[in-house]
Amino acid sequence: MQIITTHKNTDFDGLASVIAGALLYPDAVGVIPKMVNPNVAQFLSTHKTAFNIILPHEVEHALVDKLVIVDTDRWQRLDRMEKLKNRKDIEIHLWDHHPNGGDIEADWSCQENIGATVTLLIRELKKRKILLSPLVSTVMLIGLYEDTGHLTYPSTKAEDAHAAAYLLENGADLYVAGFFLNPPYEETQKEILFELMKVTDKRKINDHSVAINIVRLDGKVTMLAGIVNMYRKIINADAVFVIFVSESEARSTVIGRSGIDRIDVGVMLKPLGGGGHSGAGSATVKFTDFSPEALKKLIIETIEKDQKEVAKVSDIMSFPVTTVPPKTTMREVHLIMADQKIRGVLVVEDENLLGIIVLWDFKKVKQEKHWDSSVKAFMARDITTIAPDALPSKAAQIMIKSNIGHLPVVHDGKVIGIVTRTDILNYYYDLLPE
Ligand SMILES: [Mn+2]
Repeated sequence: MQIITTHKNTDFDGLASVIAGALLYPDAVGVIPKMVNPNVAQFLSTHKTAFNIILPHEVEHALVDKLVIVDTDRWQRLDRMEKLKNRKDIEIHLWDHHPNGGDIEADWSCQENIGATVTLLIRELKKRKILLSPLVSTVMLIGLYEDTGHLTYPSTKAEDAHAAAYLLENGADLYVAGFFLNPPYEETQKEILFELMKVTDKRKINDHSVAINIVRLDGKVTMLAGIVNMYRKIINADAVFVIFVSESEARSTVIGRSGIDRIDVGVMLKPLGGGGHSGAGSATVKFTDFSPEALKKLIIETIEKDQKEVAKVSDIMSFPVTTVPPKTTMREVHLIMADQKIRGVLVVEDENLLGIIVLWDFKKVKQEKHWDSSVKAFMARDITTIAPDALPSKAAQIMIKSNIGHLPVVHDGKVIGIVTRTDILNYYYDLLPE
């Protein structure tokens, strides 16, 4: 009996290497440890029957004459293989991508520093021109991507990328791969998630809930993006930015996730040399460019600046408003306007808005005696008002459409301020980059 097995807490590279091994050793049966990673368990629950694999307790150790070990070189990491350890009559083959001096003494081995073990097996499958089905190609691609961080880890070699291309040529399905590559939460990832929850810094920036955290990492942690995604969902924020700090590499990686159009992560992180799209992005920033704390400040400022468009009328209106009672004369009102350098005055009685008088209305004063008439006779009574929580763009629209320069801001029937053309212009010009 020939068996192929891999390490406990099997990851996709381990599983894919066992499956690839079964193609290279057609007489062998794959043995998958009882304990596998959550995403591998999920995959096996639906795909197990597609492969010739068994569990360790099903192995008849006495009958084993050839053992192929993939993705580890230590006995201790194998599941229920102790009985085979000291047998001299067993031929052992070893495939692994971390040559770090394990205790398995193989009769033949292929151990190289490369992104994933499966890459080594793909090399051989390719050489022997062994046909790969789309399903097998997909599993191998998942293993390859998982161990190389989608070909981004520094351990990735050009051959890993070539191997990925070969699997895609053979029909590897990126939709399936994407599904299984998403959140497998391991201990370290859970710890980071809990850490984020503990120190969560959720704040309101204008109308949006945003969390910006700084987390210090020791060692390599995979699936950070998945953690940030989950974190945003748990705290129910519109957007989150997590700055992962690696002291040893003197750099931070900021990962952003946004669920709203107003905060475009890709656009925000681009000036930092990062990339992404509106909903997701990341950037790696050296300490020499921005310390983690400076980075946090920069992100907050960027959101504040980009968010100006969601300012409300109440943020840009002028107040207090100059008001006069209806019996005030035109002469008095004219003096008040000149004195305060304003172009409009509201006519109010008992807090009720009766009308508005603007500079333009003084052109209607043709006779000297009219200067002593009350403002009531000249004011405009048909007044358009706006609510304090309306958008400045709404105020601008009304002004243009109705050709008016003053919009009283009314809340609960009371005038609380006024928006003028000048307020609108100041607001929009402030938005333009300098
Ligand atoms: Mn591996």
